[in-house]
Amino acid sequence: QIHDKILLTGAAGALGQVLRERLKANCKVLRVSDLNDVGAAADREEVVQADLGDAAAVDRAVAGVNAIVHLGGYSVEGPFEPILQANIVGVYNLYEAARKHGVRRVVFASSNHVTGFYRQSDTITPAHPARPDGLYGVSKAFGEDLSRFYFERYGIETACLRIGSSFPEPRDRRMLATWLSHGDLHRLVSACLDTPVLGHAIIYGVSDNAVTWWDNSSAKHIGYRPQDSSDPFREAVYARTTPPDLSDPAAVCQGGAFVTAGPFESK
Ligand code: NAI
Ligand code: 15L
Repeated sequence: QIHDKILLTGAAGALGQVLRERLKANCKVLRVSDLNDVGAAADREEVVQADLGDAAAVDRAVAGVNAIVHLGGYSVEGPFEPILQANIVGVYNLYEAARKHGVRRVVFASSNHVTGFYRQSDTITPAHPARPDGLYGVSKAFGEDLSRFYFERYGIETACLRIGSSFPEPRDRRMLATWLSHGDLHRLVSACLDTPVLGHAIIYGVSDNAVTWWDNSSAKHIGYRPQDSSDPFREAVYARTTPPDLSDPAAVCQGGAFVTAGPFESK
């Protein structure tokens, strides 16, 4: 399906650069936005620089688009203030602008760190209670709840993608379970943009890995069919990494190193 105009936030980031290329196939015009410089507008692109913490700037970025792919934000565990501005105030500014401008659908980059304190021996679904593994995970849980409110109250549909680890290749043993290939990331975002009825859905963003901790069967209506798997990388990952230390929560919990990160505050 070809959409008229899609806004991609976080376009200067790692996944933003990946989707900037690929999402042009999904729309007539792709509007790219970030706090950082995203370079000049290419063919069929528009550039609107915006700090997510700045409501007026976010309003300008959202005006006139049909759908939003929201990747912008503070993307790791860290101090509260920048997380607050980018992920909490920022996601509020985004939904307020979407409401005012009549945008009907958002694909929101949430994170597996919303449920990072579940054990790697657990299999969980999006219906399990959140167990955020840090302030970053809490901020993504806020975004999920806020999007639920805008769906119930205003009918704005959102897919909350609890992305696992989206990198060119799985980097360690944990990522054999959490890996989302860039191709599958684009397939997942496309499915969320195109499905006739999205509603408010939470889905783990993960490839078809043999080992998985996440059951996505409640989100089948989206029509996401992963085509990649971490399995071909398994042998090489095992060869270059050591077995997990089972007394370390970072090795036992789904969130990995995030569960022991911080605190980052000075007092
Ligand atoms: P990234 O850190 O490379 O990109 C995030 C982008 O957001 C950056 O270009 C940054 O400039 C922008 N940004 C930060 N604060 C901003 C603000 N106040 N206003 C406007 N823009 C701001 O992160 P990456 O890896 O590309 O991830 C994209 C999204 O997906 C993030 O929201 C991240 O939390 C989420 N995610 C990514 C995963 C991954 O495996 N890469 C896993 C789970 C979630
Ligand atoms: C995330 O939420 C981060 O944005 C990303 O950089 C990875 O660390 C990923 O989770 C992960 O859990 O591997």
